[in-house]
Amino acid sequence: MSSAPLHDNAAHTQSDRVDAVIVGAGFAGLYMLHKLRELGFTARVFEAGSGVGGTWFWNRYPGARCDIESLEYSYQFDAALQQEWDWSERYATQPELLKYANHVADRFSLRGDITFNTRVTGARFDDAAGVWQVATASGSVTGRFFILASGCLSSTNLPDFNGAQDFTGDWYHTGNWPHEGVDFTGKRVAVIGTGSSAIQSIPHIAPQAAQLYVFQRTPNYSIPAHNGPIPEALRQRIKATYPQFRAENAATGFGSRFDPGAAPELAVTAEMSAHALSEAERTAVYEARWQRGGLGFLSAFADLIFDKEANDSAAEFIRAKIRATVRDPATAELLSGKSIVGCKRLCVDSGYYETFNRDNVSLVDVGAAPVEAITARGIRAGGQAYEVDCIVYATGFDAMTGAMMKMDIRGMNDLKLSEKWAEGPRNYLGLCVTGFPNMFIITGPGSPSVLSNMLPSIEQHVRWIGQCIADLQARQAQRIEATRAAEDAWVGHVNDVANSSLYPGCNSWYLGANVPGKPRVFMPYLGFAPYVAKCDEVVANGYEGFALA
Ligand code: NA7
Repeated sequence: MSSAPLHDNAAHTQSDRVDAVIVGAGFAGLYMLHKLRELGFTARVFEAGSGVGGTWFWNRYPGARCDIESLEYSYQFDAALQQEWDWSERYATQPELLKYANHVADRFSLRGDITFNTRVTGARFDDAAGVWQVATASGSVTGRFFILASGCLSSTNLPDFNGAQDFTGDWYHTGNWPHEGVDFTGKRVAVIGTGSSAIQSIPHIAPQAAQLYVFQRTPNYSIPAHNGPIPEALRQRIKATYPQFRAENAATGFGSRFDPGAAPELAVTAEMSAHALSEAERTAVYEARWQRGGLGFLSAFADLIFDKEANDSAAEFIRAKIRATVRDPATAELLSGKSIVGCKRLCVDSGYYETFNRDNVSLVDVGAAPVEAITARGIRAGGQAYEVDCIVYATGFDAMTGAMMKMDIRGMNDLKLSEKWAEGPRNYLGLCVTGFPNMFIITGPGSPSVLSNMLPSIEQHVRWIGQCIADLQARQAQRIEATRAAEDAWVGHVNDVANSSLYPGCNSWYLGANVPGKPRVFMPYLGFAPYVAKCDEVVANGYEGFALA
Protein backbone atom coordinates (compact mmCIF):
# COMPACT_ATOMS: atom_id res chain seq x y z
CA MET A 1 0.00 0.00 0.00
CA SER A 2 1.23 3.42 -0.81
CA SER A 3 -0.28 5.57 1.92
CA ALA A 4 2.28 7.04 4.29
CA PRO A 5 1.75 6.71 8.03
CA LEU A 6 0.14 9.68 9.73
CA HIS A 7 3.19 9.92 11.97
CA ASP A 8 6.76 9.36 10.98
CA ASN A 9 7.32 6.43 13.30
CA ALA A 10 5.95 3.58 11.20
CA ALA A 11 8.57 1.06 12.21
CA HIS A 12 8.66 2.04 15.86
CA THR A 13 6.21 -0.47 17.20
CA GLN A 14 6.83 0.32 20.88
CA SER A 15 6.27 4.04 20.29
CA ASP A 16 4.00 5.97 22.64
CA ARG A 17 2.52 7.68 19.60
CA VAL A 18 0.83 5.64 16.88
CA ASP A 19 -1.83 6.18 14.25
CA ALA A 20 -4.31 3.93 16.02
CA VAL A 21 -4.69 2.40 19.45
CA ILE A 22 -6.73 -0.80 19.47
CA VAL A 23 -8.31 -2.33 22.57
CA GLY A 24 -8.34 -6.14 22.53
CA ALA A 25 -6.51 -8.91 20.69
CA GLY A 26 -9.46 -11.14 19.90
CA PHE A 27 -10.48 -11.86 16.33
CA ALA A 28 -11.47 -8.20 15.83
CA GLY A 29 -8.29 -6.64 17.22
CA LEU A 30 -6.02 -9.07 15.36
CA TYR A 31 -7.52 -8.35 11.98
CA MET A 32 -7.75 -4.60 12.66
CA LEU A 33 -4.03 -4.52 13.40
CA HIS A 34 -3.27 -6.50 10.25
CA LYS A 35 -5.50 -4.27 8.11
CA LEU A 36 -3.98 -1.02 9.41
CA ARG A 37 -0.46 -2.29 8.83
CA GLU A 38 -1.46 -3.36 5.32
CA LEU A 39 -2.67 0.20 4.70
CA GLY A 40 0.60 1.61 5.97
CA PHE A 41 -0.53 2.86 9.38
CA THR A 42 1.01 2.21 12.76
CA ALA A 43 -1.03 0.65 15.52
CA ARG A 44 -0.69 -0.72 19.01
CA VAL A 45 -3.02 -3.27 20.52
CA PHE A 46 -3.55 -3.56 24.27
CA GLU A 47 -4.80 -6.88 25.55
CA ALA A 48 -5.72 -7.68 29.16
CA GLY A 49 -5.00 -11.38 28.71
CA SER A 50 -1.61 -12.99 28.36
CA GLY A 51 -2.43 -14.23 24.85
CA VAL A 52 -4.54 -13.59 21.78
CA GLY A 53 -8.04 -14.97 21.17
CA GLY A 54 -10.41 -12.79 23.23
CA THR A 55 -13.56 -14.79 23.96
CA TRP A 56 -11.69 -17.98 23.09
CA PHE A 57 -8.87 -17.08 25.44
CA TRP A 58 -11.14 -16.66 28.47
CA ASN A 59 -13.99 -19.13 27.96
CA ARG A 60 -12.16 -22.37 28.74
CA TYR A 61 -14.96 -24.14 30.59
CA PRO A 62 -15.45 -27.86 29.84
CA GLY A 63 -17.29 -28.40 26.58
CA ALA A 64 -16.73 -24.83 25.31
CA ARG A 65 -17.03 -24.73 21.56
CA CYS A 66 -18.40 -22.49 18.86
CA ASP A 67 -22.00 -23.04 17.81
CA ILE A 68 -21.51 -21.56 14.35
CA GLU A 69 -19.99 -24.20 12.09
CA SER A 70 -16.21 -24.06 11.72
CA LEU A 71 -16.33 -23.75 7.94
CA GLU A 72 -18.22 -20.47 8.39
CA TYR A 73 -16.63 -19.24 11.63
CA SER A 74 -13.25 -18.31 10.22
CA TYR A 75 -11.51 -15.38 8.53
CA GLN A 76 -11.95 -14.89 4.80
CA PHE A 77 -9.59 -11.93 4.24
CA ASP A 78 -6.72 -14.11 3.11
CA ALA A 79 -7.24 -16.81 0.49
CA ALA A 80 -4.11 -18.74 1.47
CA LEU A 81 -5.13 -18.79 5.14
CA GLN A 82 -8.52 -20.20 4.16
CA GLN A 83 -6.91 -22.92 2.08
CA GLU A 84 -4.22 -23.96 4.52
CA TRP A 85 -6.28 -24.16 7.70
CA ASP A 86 -8.25 -27.37 8.37
CA TRP A 87 -10.94 -27.50 11.03
CA SER A 88 -11.29 -30.94 12.51
CA GLU A 89 -14.91 -30.87 13.64
CA ARG A 90 -18.23 -29.45 12.48
CA TYR A 91 -18.15 -27.18 15.57
CA ALA A 92 -14.65 -26.19 16.68
CA THR A 93 -13.68 -26.63 20.32
CA GLN A 94 -12.32 -23.70 22.32
CA PRO A 95 -8.74 -25.12 22.19
CA GLU A 96 -8.91 -25.42 18.39
CA LEU A 97 -10.27 -21.86 18.05
CA LEU A 98 -7.51 -20.58 20.29
CA LYS A 99 -4.96 -22.46 18.19
CA TYR A 100 -6.41 -20.75 15.10
CA ALA A 101 -6.14 -17.30 16.72
CA ASN A 102 -2.51 -18.04 17.60
CA HIS A 103 -1.84 -19.32 14.10
CA VAL A 104 -3.19 -16.07 12.63
CA ALA A 105 -1.12 -13.97 15.05
CA ASP A 106 2.02 -15.87 14.04
CA ARG A 107 1.29 -16.14 10.34
CA PHE A 108 0.89 -12.36 10.04
CA SER A 109 3.58 -11.56 12.65
CA LEU A 110 1.14 -9.57 14.74
CA ARG A 111 2.54 -10.05 18.25
CA GLY A 112 5.17 -7.30 17.98
CA ASP A 113 2.45 -4.66 18.05
CA ILE A 114 0.43 -6.23 20.86
CA THR A 115 1.04 -5.39 24.51
CA PHE A 116 -0.27 -8.28 26.59
CA ASN A 117 -1.31 -8.36 30.25
CA THR A 118 -2.28 -4.72 29.94
CA ARG A 119 -5.79 -3.46 30.44
CA VAL A 120 -6.87 -0.13 28.98
CA THR A 121 -8.33 1.84 31.87
CA GLY A 122 -9.48 4.92 29.99
CA ALA A 123 -9.13 7.14 26.96
CA ARG A 124 -9.56 10.89 26.55
CA PHE A 125 -9.96 12.85 23.33
CA ASP A 126 -7.63 15.85 23.29
CA ASP A 127 -9.62 18.30 21.22
CA ALA A 128 -6.79 20.81 20.69
CA ALA A 129 -4.33 18.18 19.46
CA GLY A 130 -6.99 16.04 17.79
CA VAL A 131 -5.67 12.83 19.33
CA TRP A 132 -6.73 10.19 21.82
CA GLN A 133 -4.72 9.78 25.01
CA VAL A 134 -5.17 6.16 25.99
CA ALA A 135 -4.38 5.15 29.57
CA THR A 136 -3.29 1.68 30.62
CA ALA A 137 -2.15 0.29 33.93
CA SER A 138 1.43 0.74 32.74
CA GLY A 139 1.39 4.14 31.08
CA SER A 140 -0.32 6.04 28.30
CA VAL A 141 -0.17 6.08 24.53
CA THR A 142 -1.35 8.62 22.00
CA GLY A 143 -3.23 7.71 18.86
CA ARG A 144 -5.13 9.68 16.29
CA PHE A 145 -7.68 6.89 16.19
CA PHE A 146 -9.09 4.88 19.07
CA ILE A 147 -10.56 1.53 18.08
CA LEU A 148 -12.60 -0.60 20.45
CA ALA A 149 -12.23 -4.29 19.67
CA SER A 150 -13.11 -5.12 23.24
CA GLY A 151 -15.69 -7.79 22.45
CA CYS A 152 -19.42 -8.27 22.89
CA LEU A 153 -19.18 -11.04 25.47
CA SER A 154 -16.07 -10.17 27.43
CA SER A 155 -17.29 -8.48 30.59
CA THR A 156 -18.55 -11.23 32.87
CA ASN A 157 -21.78 -10.89 34.82
CA LEU A 158 -21.37 -12.11 38.39
CA PRO A 159 -24.68 -11.57 40.21
CA ASP A 160 -24.44 -9.91 43.58
CA PHE A 161 -25.83 -12.81 45.60
CA ASN A 162 -26.18 -12.31 49.34
CA GLY A 163 -23.34 -14.01 51.20
CA ALA A 164 -21.34 -14.99 48.08
CA GLN A 165 -18.12 -14.03 49.85
CA ASP A 166 -18.91 -16.48 52.69
CA PHE A 167 -18.75 -19.56 50.46
CA THR A 168 -15.88 -21.75 51.64
CA GLY A 169 -15.73 -24.02 48.58
CA ASP A 170 -14.28 -23.26 45.13
CA TRP A 171 -16.13 -21.11 42.64
CA TYR A 172 -15.64 -20.34 38.98
CA HIS A 173 -17.20 -18.19 36.26
CA THR A 174 -17.49 -19.89 32.87
CA GLY A 175 -16.28 -16.70 31.18
CA ASN A 176 -13.06 -16.57 33.19
CA TRP A 177 -12.15 -20.24 33.59
CA PRO A 178 -8.86 -21.43 35.16
CA HIS A 179 -6.34 -22.24 32.44
CA GLU A 180 -5.26 -25.43 34.19
CA GLY A 181 -8.84 -26.78 34.09
CA VAL A 182 -10.96 -27.99 36.98
CA ASP A 183 -11.41 -31.57 38.18
CA PHE A 184 -14.92 -32.09 39.55
CA THR A 185 -14.40 -35.77 40.32
CA GLY A 186 -16.43 -36.76 43.34
CA LYS A 187 -17.50 -33.16 44.04
CA ARG A 188 -20.94 -31.80 44.77
CA VAL A 189 -21.36 -29.05 42.20
CA ALA A 190 -23.86 -26.25 41.62
CA VAL A 191 -24.20 -24.64 38.20
CA ILE A 192 -26.10 -21.35 38.27
CA GLY A 193 -27.58 -20.46 34.89
CA THR A 194 -28.88 -22.35 31.88
CA GLY A 195 -27.57 -20.28 28.96
CA SER A 196 -25.22 -21.54 26.30
CA SER A 197 -22.19 -21.84 28.62
CA ALA A 198 -24.17 -23.95 31.10
CA ILE A 199 -25.76 -26.04 28.37
CA GLN A 200 -22.33 -26.84 26.92
CA SER A 201 -20.59 -27.50 30.23
CA ILE A 202 -23.28 -29.43 32.16
CA PRO A 203 -22.94 -32.65 30.10
CA HIS A 204 -19.19 -32.59 30.84
CA ILE A 205 -19.43 -31.75 34.54
CA ALA A 206 -22.21 -34.23 35.35
CA PRO A 207 -20.27 -37.47 34.70
CA GLN A 208 -17.43 -36.28 36.94
CA ALA A 209 -19.47 -34.86 39.78
CA ALA A 210 -20.89 -36.83 42.68
CA GLN A 211 -23.93 -34.58 42.56
CA LEU A 212 -24.86 -31.75 40.24
CA TYR A 213 -27.54 -29.16 40.98
CA VAL A 214 -28.54 -26.97 38.04
CA PHE A 215 -30.10 -23.69 39.16
CA GLN A 216 -32.39 -22.54 36.36
CA ARG A 217 -34.03 -19.10 36.36
CA THR A 218 -35.35 -19.26 32.78
CA PRO A 219 -35.35 -22.30 30.49
CA ASN A 220 -33.48 -22.00 27.19
CA TYR A 221 -34.21 -23.89 24.01
CA SER A 222 -31.39 -25.99 22.68
CA ILE A 223 -30.95 -27.87 19.40
CA PRO A 224 -28.67 -30.92 19.15
CA ALA A 225 -25.31 -30.21 17.51
CA HIS A 226 -24.81 -33.64 15.95
CA ASN A 227 -21.17 -32.71 16.04
CA GLY A 228 -18.53 -34.85 14.39
CA PRO A 229 -15.62 -34.71 11.99
CA ILE A 230 -16.10 -32.58 8.88
CA PRO A 231 -16.61 -34.95 5.95
CA GLU A 232 -13.63 -34.67 3.61
CA ALA A 233 -15.85 -34.20 0.56
CA LEU A 234 -17.59 -31.23 2.20
CA ARG A 235 -14.28 -29.69 3.26
CA GLN A 236 -12.95 -29.97 -0.30
CA ARG A 237 -16.16 -28.62 -1.83
CA ILE A 238 -16.16 -25.54 0.41
CA LYS A 239 -12.44 -24.91 -0.13
CA ALA A 240 -12.93 -25.09 -3.88
CA THR A 241 -15.80 -22.61 -3.79
CA TYR A 242 -14.88 -20.33 -0.89
CA PRO A 243 -15.52 -16.97 -2.62
CA GLN A 244 -18.97 -18.05 -3.77
CA PHE A 245 -19.73 -19.73 -0.43
CA ARG A 246 -18.81 -16.58 1.48
CA ALA A 247 -20.78 -14.35 -0.89
CA GLU A 248 -23.89 -16.50 -0.50
CA ASN A 249 -23.59 -16.36 3.28
CA ALA A 250 -23.12 -12.58 3.19
CA ALA A 251 -26.39 -12.20 1.31
CA THR A 252 -28.38 -13.65 4.24
CA GLY A 253 -29.97 -11.93 7.22
CA PHE A 254 -27.52 -13.42 9.72
CA GLY A 255 -24.42 -13.47 7.50
CA SER A 256 -24.50 -17.24 7.78
CA ARG A 257 -26.52 -20.16 6.48
CA PHE A 258 -25.57 -22.05 9.65
CA ASP A 259 -25.26 -25.33 7.84
CA PRO A 260 -22.77 -25.60 4.99
CA GLY A 261 -23.35 -29.34 4.72
CA ALA A 262 -27.16 -29.23 4.56
CA ALA A 263 -29.03 -30.87 1.73
CA PRO A 264 -30.41 -28.26 -0.72
CA GLU A 265 -33.99 -29.34 0.11
CA LEU A 266 -33.62 -27.75 3.55
CA ALA A 267 -33.10 -24.34 1.97
CA VAL A 268 -36.49 -24.41 0.27
CA THR A 269 -38.63 -23.77 3.33
CA ALA A 270 -36.30 -21.04 4.55
CA GLU A 271 -38.00 -18.65 2.11
CA MET A 272 -41.47 -19.77 3.15
CA SER A 273 -43.92 -18.85 5.91
CA ALA A 274 -44.51 -21.57 8.49
CA HIS A 275 -48.22 -21.06 7.74
CA ALA A 276 -47.75 -22.21 4.14
CA LEU A 277 -47.63 -25.85 5.20
CA SER A 278 -49.98 -28.20 6.99
CA GLU A 279 -49.09 -29.16 10.55
CA ALA A 280 -47.77 -32.54 9.44
CA GLU A 281 -45.63 -30.97 6.70
CA ARG A 282 -44.32 -28.34 9.11
CA THR A 283 -43.40 -30.99 11.66
CA ALA A 284 -41.54 -32.91 8.97
CA VAL A 285 -39.49 -29.77 8.22
CA TYR A 286 -38.69 -29.26 11.91
CA GLU A 287 -37.77 -32.94 12.21
CA ALA A 288 -35.36 -32.69 9.27
CA ARG A 289 -33.78 -29.57 10.80
CA TRP A 290 -33.56 -31.27 14.21
CA GLN A 291 -31.81 -34.23 12.63
CA ARG A 292 -29.31 -31.89 10.88
CA GLY A 293 -28.84 -30.03 14.18
CA GLY A 294 -27.56 -26.57 14.99
CA LEU A 295 -28.75 -22.99 14.65
CA GLY A 296 -30.12 -23.68 11.17
CA PHE A 297 -33.23 -24.87 13.02
CA LEU A 298 -34.31 -21.25 13.33
CA SER A 299 -34.02 -20.80 9.56
CA ALA A 300 -36.65 -23.48 8.93
CA PHE A 301 -39.17 -20.81 7.93
CA ALA A 302 -38.80 -17.14 7.06
CA ASP A 303 -41.23 -15.89 9.69
CA LEU A 304 -40.16 -17.81 12.81
CA ILE A 305 -38.68 -14.75 14.47
CA PHE A 306 -41.37 -12.35 13.26
CA ASP A 307 -44.66 -14.19 13.75
CA LYS A 308 -45.69 -15.47 17.17
CA GLU A 309 -47.93 -18.24 15.84
CA ALA A 310 -45.21 -19.47 13.52
CA ASN A 311 -42.78 -19.38 16.42
CA ASP A 312 -45.23 -21.26 18.66
CA SER A 313 -45.19 -24.17 16.22
CA ALA A 314 -41.38 -24.38 16.48
CA ALA A 315 -41.51 -24.02 20.28
CA GLU A 316 -44.03 -26.81 20.60
CA PHE A 317 -41.90 -29.07 18.41
CA ILE A 318 -38.89 -28.53 20.71
CA ARG A 319 -40.98 -29.00 23.85
CA ALA A 320 -42.19 -32.34 22.48
CA LYS A 321 -38.54 -33.32 21.92
CA ILE A 322 -37.70 -32.39 25.53
CA ARG A 323 -40.66 -34.43 26.82
CA ALA A 324 -39.52 -37.39 24.70
CA THR A 325 -35.95 -37.14 26.01
CA VAL A 326 -36.27 -36.29 29.70
CA ARG A 327 -37.83 -39.17 31.64
CA ASP A 328 -39.09 -37.20 34.67
CA PRO A 329 -42.17 -35.27 33.47
CA ALA A 330 -41.78 -32.50 36.07
CA THR A 331 -38.14 -31.90 35.03
CA ALA A 332 -39.12 -31.98 31.35
CA GLU A 333 -41.84 -29.44 31.99
CA LEU A 334 -39.43 -27.15 33.87
CA LEU A 335 -36.83 -27.38 31.10
CA SER A 336 -39.40 -26.58 28.43
CA GLY A 337 -40.75 -23.23 29.49
CA LYS A 338 -43.14 -21.17 27.46
CA SER A 339 -40.91 -18.60 25.84
CA ILE A 340 -40.31 -17.59 22.22
CA VAL A 341 -37.74 -19.72 20.38
CA GLY A 342 -34.67 -17.66 19.48
CA CYS A 343 -35.75 -14.65 21.56
CA LYS A 344 -32.99 -15.58 23.96
CA ARG A 345 -30.00 -16.77 21.93
CA LEU A 346 -30.80 -20.29 20.75
CA CYS A 347 -28.35 -22.87 22.14
CA VAL A 348 -26.70 -25.86 20.49
CA ASP A 349 -25.84 -28.84 22.68
CA SER A 350 -24.38 -32.30 22.86
CA GLY A 351 -26.44 -34.30 25.31
CA TYR A 352 -27.85 -31.46 27.45
CA TYR A 353 -31.41 -32.67 27.93
CA GLU A 354 -30.21 -36.30 28.26
CA THR A 355 -28.02 -35.28 31.23
CA PHE A 356 -31.15 -34.72 33.32
CA ASN A 357 -31.83 -38.49 33.16
CA ARG A 358 -28.76 -39.10 35.31
CA ASP A 359 -29.41 -39.99 38.94
CA ASN A 360 -26.82 -37.46 40.15
CA VAL A 361 -28.35 -34.43 38.38
CA SER A 362 -31.18 -32.29 39.78
CA LEU A 363 -32.82 -29.23 38.30
CA VAL A 364 -33.65 -26.47 40.79
CA ASP A 365 -36.21 -23.88 39.77
CA VAL A 366 -34.94 -20.45 40.81
CA GLY A 367 -37.36 -18.72 38.47
CA ALA A 368 -40.22 -19.24 40.87
CA ALA A 369 -38.09 -18.88 44.03
CA PRO A 370 -34.83 -16.97 43.38
CA VAL A 371 -31.51 -17.80 45.00
CA GLU A 372 -31.88 -16.41 48.54
CA ALA A 373 -28.25 -16.55 49.53
CA ILE A 374 -24.92 -18.19 49.05
CA THR A 375 -23.85 -19.66 52.37
CA ALA A 376 -20.55 -20.99 53.67
CA ARG A 377 -21.52 -24.46 52.48
CA GLY A 378 -23.68 -23.94 49.45
CA ILE A 379 -26.77 -22.25 48.09
CA ARG A 380 -30.13 -21.52 49.71
CA ALA A 381 -33.11 -21.24 47.40
CA GLY A 382 -36.84 -21.76 47.88
CA GLY A 383 -36.27 -22.30 51.58
CA GLN A 384 -33.99 -25.27 50.90
CA ALA A 385 -30.24 -25.57 51.46
CA TYR A 386 -28.09 -27.21 48.78
CA GLU A 387 -24.68 -28.18 50.15
CA VAL A 388 -21.97 -28.13 47.49
CA ASP A 389 -18.18 -28.14 47.17
CA CYS A 390 -18.06 -25.97 44.04
CA ILE A 391 -20.19 -23.30 42.43
CA VAL A 392 -20.02 -22.65 38.69
CA TYR A 393 -21.43 -19.27 37.79
CA ALA A 394 -22.64 -19.71 34.21
CA THR A 395 -24.31 -16.34 34.55
CA GLY A 396 -23.21 -14.75 31.31
CA PHE A 397 -22.00 -11.30 30.43
CA ASP A 398 -22.70 -7.62 30.64
CA ALA A 399 -23.02 -7.99 26.90
CA MET A 400 -22.13 -5.56 24.13
CA THR A 401 -21.55 -2.48 26.27
CA GLY A 402 -19.99 -3.87 29.48
CA ALA A 403 -16.34 -3.84 28.41
CA MET A 404 -16.57 -0.30 27.02
CA MET A 405 -18.48 1.07 30.00
CA LYS A 406 -15.81 -0.24 32.37
CA MET A 407 -13.22 2.04 30.74
CA ASP A 408 -13.25 5.75 31.50
CA ILE A 409 -13.76 6.90 27.90
CA ARG A 410 -14.19 10.66 27.43
CA GLY A 411 -14.88 12.44 24.17
CA MET A 412 -15.34 16.13 23.31
CA ASN A 413 -15.86 18.47 26.29
CA ASP A 414 -14.88 15.65 28.63
CA LEU A 415 -18.17 13.85 27.88
CA LYS A 416 -18.07 10.38 29.44
CA LEU A 417 -19.26 7.47 27.33
CA SER A 418 -20.87 5.98 30.44
CA GLU A 419 -22.92 9.18 30.84
CA LYS A 420 -23.81 9.43 27.18
CA TRP A 421 -25.01 5.81 27.27
CA ALA A 422 -26.68 5.99 30.68
CA GLU A 423 -30.07 5.32 29.05
CA GLY A 424 -28.65 2.79 26.60
CA PRO A 425 -26.07 2.83 23.78
CA ARG A 426 -26.40 5.48 21.06
CA ASN A 427 -24.26 5.57 17.96
CA TYR A 428 -24.32 5.71 14.17
CA LEU A 429 -24.12 2.35 12.34
CA GLY A 430 -22.91 0.77 15.56
CA LEU A 431 -19.50 2.14 14.55
CA CYS A 432 -19.16 5.75 15.71
CA VAL A 433 -20.50 7.85 18.58
CA THR A 434 -21.40 11.53 18.27
CA GLY A 435 -19.10 13.53 20.54
CA PHE A 436 -16.31 10.94 20.23
CA PRO A 437 -14.40 11.84 17.05
CA ASN A 438 -12.02 9.32 15.51
CA MET A 439 -13.32 6.55 17.78
CA PHE A 440 -14.57 3.34 16.16
CA ILE A 441 -16.29 0.31 17.66
CA ILE A 442 -15.93 -3.10 16.05
CA THR A 443 -19.23 -5.02 16.25
CA GLY A 444 -20.71 -2.44 18.59
CA PRO A 445 -24.34 -2.19 19.69
CA GLY A 446 -26.40 -0.96 16.75
CA SER A 447 -24.60 -3.30 14.34
CA PRO A 448 -25.49 -6.94 13.49
CA SER A 449 -22.67 -8.32 15.70
CA VAL A 450 -24.18 -10.99 17.96
CA LEU A 451 -27.19 -11.43 15.67
CA SER A 452 -24.87 -12.57 12.93
CA ASN A 453 -21.88 -14.81 12.38
CA MET A 454 -19.32 -12.72 14.29
CA LEU A 455 -16.38 -13.38 11.96
CA PRO A 456 -17.87 -11.86 8.77
CA SER A 457 -19.29 -9.00 10.87
CA ILE A 458 -15.86 -8.32 12.35
CA GLU A 459 -14.24 -8.40 8.92
CA GLN A 460 -16.83 -6.06 7.41
CA HIS A 461 -16.25 -3.54 10.22
CA VAL A 462 -12.48 -3.79 9.99
CA ARG A 463 -12.58 -3.23 6.23
CA TRP A 464 -14.94 -0.26 6.67
CA ILE A 465 -12.79 1.34 9.39
CA GLY A 466 -9.57 0.72 7.43
CA GLN A 467 -11.03 2.28 4.31
CA CYS A 468 -12.39 5.21 6.32
CA ILE A 469 -9.00 5.97 7.87
CA ALA A 470 -7.31 5.69 4.46
CA ASP A 471 -9.97 7.95 2.90
CA LEU A 472 -9.47 10.55 5.63
CA GLN A 473 -5.78 10.55 4.90
CA ALA A 474 -6.37 10.84 1.15
CA ARG A 475 -8.67 13.83 1.76
CA GLN A 476 -6.25 15.28 4.30
CA ALA A 477 -9.05 15.26 6.85
CA GLN A 478 -8.00 15.13 10.50
CA ARG A 479 -11.15 13.82 12.07
CA ILE A 480 -14.46 12.15 11.52
CA GLU A 481 -17.49 12.33 13.77
CA ALA A 482 -21.04 11.04 13.42
CA THR A 483 -23.59 13.86 13.29
CA ARG A 484 -26.28 13.93 15.94
CA ALA A 485 -29.02 13.75 13.33
CA ALA A 486 -27.49 10.59 11.81
CA GLU A 487 -27.02 9.04 15.24
CA ASP A 488 -30.61 9.77 16.28
CA ALA A 489 -31.99 8.41 13.01
CA TRP A 490 -29.89 5.23 13.29
CA VAL A 491 -30.92 4.53 16.89
CA GLY A 492 -34.56 4.96 15.83
CA HIS A 493 -34.07 2.64 12.87
CA VAL A 494 -32.39 -0.07 14.98
CA ASN A 495 -35.36 0.05 17.37
CA ASP A 496 -37.93 -0.02 14.57
CA VAL A 497 -36.34 -3.10 13.01
CA ALA A 498 -36.11 -4.83 16.41
CA ASN A 499 -39.75 -4.01 17.14
CA SER A 500 -40.84 -5.62 13.88
CA SER A 501 -39.52 -8.91 15.29
CA LEU A 502 -40.22 -11.06 18.34
CA TYR A 503 -36.78 -10.28 19.84
CA PRO A 504 -37.92 -7.66 22.35
CA GLY A 505 -40.39 -10.19 23.81
CA CYS A 506 -38.25 -11.77 26.53
CA ASN A 507 -35.60 -10.92 29.13
CA SER A 508 -32.54 -11.55 26.98
CA TRP A 509 -29.01 -10.25 27.19
CA TYR A 510 -29.65 -8.68 23.75
CA LEU A 511 -31.83 -6.28 25.76
CA GLY A 512 -29.49 -5.99 28.73
CA ALA A 513 -32.25 -7.60 30.81
CA ASN A 514 -29.84 -10.07 32.49
CA VAL A 515 -27.92 -7.33 34.33
CA PRO A 516 -29.80 -5.61 37.16
CA GLY A 517 -30.10 -1.86 36.50
CA LYS A 518 -28.95 -2.00 32.88
CA PRO A 519 -31.23 0.03 30.59
CA ARG A 520 -33.57 -2.18 28.60
CA VAL A 521 -32.62 -1.41 25.00
CA PHE A 522 -32.40 -3.93 22.16
CA MET A 523 -28.73 -3.61 21.17
CA PRO A 524 -27.90 -5.60 18.02
CA TYR A 525 -29.12 -4.67 14.53
CA LEU A 526 -31.24 -7.29 12.83
CA GLY A 527 -30.21 -7.84 9.20
CA PHE A 528 -26.63 -8.42 8.11
CA ALA A 529 -27.09 -7.97 4.33
CA PRO A 530 -29.08 -4.70 4.51
CA TYR A 531 -26.66 -3.41 7.13
CA VAL A 532 -23.65 -3.99 4.88
CA ALA A 533 -25.48 -2.28 2.00
CA LYS A 534 -26.18 0.73 4.25
CA CYS A 535 -22.52 1.00 5.32
CA ASP A 536 -21.41 0.87 1.66
CA GLU A 537 -23.99 3.48 0.70
CA VAL A 538 -22.74 5.82 3.44
CA VAL A 539 -19.23 5.66 1.96
CA ALA A 540 -20.48 6.01 -1.62
CA ASN A 541 -22.31 9.17 -0.55
CA GLY A 542 -19.13 10.74 0.80
CA TYR A 543 -19.51 9.54 4.41
CA GLU A 544 -23.11 10.60 4.66
CA GLY A 545 -24.09 11.26 8.27
CA PHE A 546 -20.54 12.09 9.30
CA ALA A 547 -18.79 15.43 9.69
CA LEU A 548 -15.24 15.36 8.33
CA ALA A 549 -12.84 18.08 9.38
P1 NA7 B 1 -26.33 -16.28 29.14
O1 NA7 B 1 -26.89 -16.83 27.90
O2 NA7 B 1 -26.58 -14.85 29.47
O3 NA7 B 1 -26.84 -17.19 30.33
C1 NA7 B 1 -26.69 -16.80 31.66
C2 NA7 B 1 -27.57 -17.65 32.52
O4 NA7 B 1 -27.41 -17.26 33.88
C3 NA7 B 1 -29.04 -17.50 32.19
O5 NA7 B 1 -29.66 -18.74 32.29
C4 NA7 B 1 -29.50 -16.54 33.28
O6 NA7 B 1 -30.87 -16.62 33.57
C5 NA7 B 1 -28.68 -17.01 34.44
N1 NA7 B 1 -28.60 -16.00 35.48
C6 NA7 B 1 -28.05 -14.76 35.39
N2 NA7 B 1 -28.19 -14.11 36.55
C7 NA7 B 1 -28.84 -14.96 37.38
C8 NA7 B 1 -29.30 -14.86 38.73
N3 NA7 B 1 -29.11 -13.73 39.43
N4 NA7 B 1 -29.93 -15.91 39.26
C9 NA7 B 1 -30.12 -17.04 38.55
N5 NA7 B 1 -29.72 -17.19 37.28
C10 NA7 B 1 -29.10 -16.16 36.70
O7 NA7 B 1 -24.74 -16.47 29.20
P2 NA7 B 1 -23.85 -17.65 28.59
O8 NA7 B 1 -22.47 -17.43 29.05
O9 NA7 B 1 -24.48 -18.95 28.85
O10 NA7 B 1 -23.93 -17.42 27.03
C11 NA7 B 1 -23.65 -16.16 26.45
C12 NA7 B 1 -23.54 -16.28 24.97
O11 NA7 B 1 -22.30 -16.89 24.63
C13 NA7 B 1 -24.55 -17.16 24.30
O12 NA7 B 1 -25.77 -16.57 24.11
C14 NA7 B 1 -23.86 -17.49 22.99
O13 NA7 B 1 -23.99 -16.41 22.11
C15 NA7 B 1 -22.43 -17.61 23.40
P3 NA7 B 1 -31.95 -15.69 32.78
O14 NA7 B 1 -32.07 -16.30 31.42
O15 NA7 B 1 -31.32 -14.31 32.70
O16 NA7 B 1 -33.16 -15.74 33.60
